[in-house]
Amino acid sequence: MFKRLSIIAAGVITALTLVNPLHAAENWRAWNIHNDGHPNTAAMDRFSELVEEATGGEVKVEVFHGGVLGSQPDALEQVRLGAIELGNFNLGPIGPMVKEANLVSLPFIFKSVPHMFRVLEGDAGTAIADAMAEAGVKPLAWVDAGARSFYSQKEINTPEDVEGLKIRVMNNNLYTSMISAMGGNPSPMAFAEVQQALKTGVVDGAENNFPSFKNVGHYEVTSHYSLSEHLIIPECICVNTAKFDGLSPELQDAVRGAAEEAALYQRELWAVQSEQARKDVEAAGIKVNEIADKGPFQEAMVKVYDEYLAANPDMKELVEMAQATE
Ligand code: BDP
Repeated sequence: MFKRLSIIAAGVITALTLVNPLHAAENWRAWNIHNDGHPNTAAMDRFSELVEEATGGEVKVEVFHGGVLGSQPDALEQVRLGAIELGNFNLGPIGPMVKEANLVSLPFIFKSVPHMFRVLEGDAGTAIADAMAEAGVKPLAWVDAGARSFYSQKEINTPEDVEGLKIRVMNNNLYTSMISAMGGNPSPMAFAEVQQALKTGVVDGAENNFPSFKNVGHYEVTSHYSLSEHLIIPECICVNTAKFDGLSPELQDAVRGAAEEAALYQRELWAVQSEQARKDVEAAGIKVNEIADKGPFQEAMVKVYDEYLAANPDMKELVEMAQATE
């Protein structure tokens, strides 16, 4: 009896598979930490449209904005496990799980955003991408996140100005070392908690790019944004490796192509909207100060590099590759 039923069931399934060309449709969920008004939110929505178009609806991506699927470290873990398929991730929180990705979290490793992209397009970028894919979080395209600078109630011009300040950082030991090397007190914390922590004085300051500084209201609870530009951290549109590898080669190309196009769109939006975000926060009363000489900040980081490379000698090659990239 059971055997007969299962033979019938198998027959029905086979028939459905043959008749229904949509049997393989993939419905993917994507994590995004940002809200409306941030360039990455528009770019992820565009990515979702592009994927659907390019795959003829065989892969659909629903993007969940505002970090509703969890904090960044949690979402990364979920993508690794395949519980969430995709995300727009910052490489900072990827460092603790993929050693090679930590290259980008070394302060002042890149001379500029274009330099950062040149490094990512070279062998160092390939090494990072391969290691990420191996860990289950495969980058499909790189995204711009500008440079990160400090903000607080105090104007910062030298590392000494950071001394004694409690500064929120993302989850990565390199950032705690970076703040400690300036004599500050690092406080790793989820992005969603930072505004309240700044407001109540749980931390004295934080560091981020202009769009994020503006988008989640950090500018409402601080008064100075000091252009230290100590970190230039790229982001990715990243997918669970097994899910991606499970697609046909044609669908893989289509999804990758959509991510590349969405990333180009993001870079255009970023250029315009990060300028605008700066203007907006200045109009709201934020004092933005240039730092004439970043040398003392870079000198303070020598210790961070020395300790990091002593503990991770295998990262020397990637560091040298990045430094040798024109
Ligand atoms: C933003 C990044 C976001 C990070 C956030 C942070 O886009 O991925 O979570 O910074 O500081 O710039 O946590």
